[in-house]
Amino acid sequence: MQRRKFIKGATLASFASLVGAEIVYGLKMPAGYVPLALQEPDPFKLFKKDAGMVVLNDKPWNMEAQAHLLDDKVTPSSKMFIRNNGLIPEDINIASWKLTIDGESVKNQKSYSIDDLKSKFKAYTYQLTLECGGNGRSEFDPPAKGNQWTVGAVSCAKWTGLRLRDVLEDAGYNNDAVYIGYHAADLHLSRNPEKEPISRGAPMAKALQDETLIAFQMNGEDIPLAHGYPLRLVAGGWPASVSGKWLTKISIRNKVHDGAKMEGSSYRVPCETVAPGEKVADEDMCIIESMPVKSLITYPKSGAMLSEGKKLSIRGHAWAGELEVAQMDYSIDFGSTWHSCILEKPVNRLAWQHFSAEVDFPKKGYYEVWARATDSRGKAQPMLLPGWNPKGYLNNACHRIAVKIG
Ligand SMILES: Nc1nc2c(c(=O)[nH]1)N[C@H]1C(S)=C(S)[C@@H](COP(=O)(O)O)O[C@H]1N2
Ligand SMILES: [Mo]
Repeated sequence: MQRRKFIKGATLASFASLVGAEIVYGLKMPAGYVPLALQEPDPFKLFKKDAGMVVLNDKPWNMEAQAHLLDDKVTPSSKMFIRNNGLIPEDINIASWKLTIDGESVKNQKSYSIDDLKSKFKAYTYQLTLECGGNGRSEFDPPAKGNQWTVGAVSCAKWTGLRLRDVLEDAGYNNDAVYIGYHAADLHLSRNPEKEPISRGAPMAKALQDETLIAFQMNGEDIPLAHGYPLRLVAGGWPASVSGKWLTKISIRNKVHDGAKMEGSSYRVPCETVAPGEKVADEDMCIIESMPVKSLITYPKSGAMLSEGKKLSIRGHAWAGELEVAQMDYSIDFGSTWHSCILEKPVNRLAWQHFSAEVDFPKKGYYEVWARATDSRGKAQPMLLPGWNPKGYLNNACHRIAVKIG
C-alpha cells in the first residue's frame, strides 16, 4: 500500500496538490491526520469481501482469496478475487448502456441495449472457472513483476447470460473472421479516455462455444460492480483476462485482436521452454489459451492439527482449462507415493470438479498433504514449479498444506 506510506510523510503542500485545492485551515490539522478526501475507502466494505481476503494493490484494486476461503462449490462474490487493470467505471446507467458488435469482419454493425439483449436472445446458466493467468506468480524465481498472487486468483461462480455466438450470428460475420476482441468501460490509470486498460479476446472457435457468455448475472443476481456490472464476457477455462468486465463492444476481427495487453509479454509465454531469467524475443512468445490442469485443497486450512489415530478428511476443487480432470491424487510423503481421491464430474463443461479423501497418518509429527490433478490427456500438475516465463504466468504446481499430528 504505497499511497498510505507516502501520505505518512506528506507535507501540507503535497496534501493540497493531491486534493486539488488549498486546504484553508490546513495548519490546524492534528499531526498525522489524513484529510477525508485522501482517506482510502475500505475495500472490504466497498466490495463486500470476506475479511480473510488479501489486498495486493489498491490502485488498481487487486484482491485475492486464500485456499480455505474457496471451499464453497459455487464461489460467492464475497470470496471472489478482484483483478483490475484500470479504474472501475463510475456512474453506470443501465438504461443507456449499449453493446456494439463491429469489426472488419462484421456483416451488419449493430448496437443492443441491455433490454434488447435480454428480450432477443435466450439466456443460459453455467458454472465457469475463471483463473487469472498470473495466479501463483509469487513463487517464481527470478521474481516476475505484477501482482504477487499466491493461490487465490481463481473462482467458479454461476454465470447467466446470452451466448456470444447467438449475438455474433445476429450481427453476422464474414468468412475471414478469425478473432473477437472486447472493449470495456473501465478507465486507464492515467485517466486518459483514449487509452484502454485492457482489451483482449479469443479466436472465433472459443467465441462460438456454447459456454462463452455475455453475462448479466452472477450467482442469480446482478453482477457485482467489481466483477463487471452490467455486462461481462465470460470465457471459462481460459486466462480470466479474456473475460472482459464492463463490456461495451465486441469487435469481430479479420486478424488476431491487437488491443491493449495482447502483445509483448502480456498474457503470453515463451512458445518453447526457456531458462529462468532468459530474455525472450516478442516473436517467440505465444498467447495463453486453455489454462493448465490445477487443484486446490480448500479444507482443512494449512496448519491444521489433528490427534493421533484420527483420519483427516480433505477436500477441494480441480480444473483443467478446456479439458476435464480425469484423476486426483494426494501424497503425504512429499510426492514419493500417491493415493487416489474421490473425484466428481463437473456440473457442466468448464466448471471445476470437487474431490475428497480420508487421509491416514502413520504416527505423530509434521506432514504435508500435496494434491495433484491429472487431465483427460494424462498431463499431471508439476509437484513444484513449472517452466519459468518472464511474466510469471501458469504456475500450476501442486497445492500443499501443512498438518501436525499430536
Ligand atoms: N474491462 C476489464 N475486464 C477485465 C479486467 C480489467 O481490468 N478490465 N481484468 C481481467 C483479468 S486480468 C482478470 S484475471 C479477470 C478478473 O476477474 P474478476 O475481477 O471478476 O475476478 O478480469 C478480466 N477482465
Ligand atoms: Mo488476470
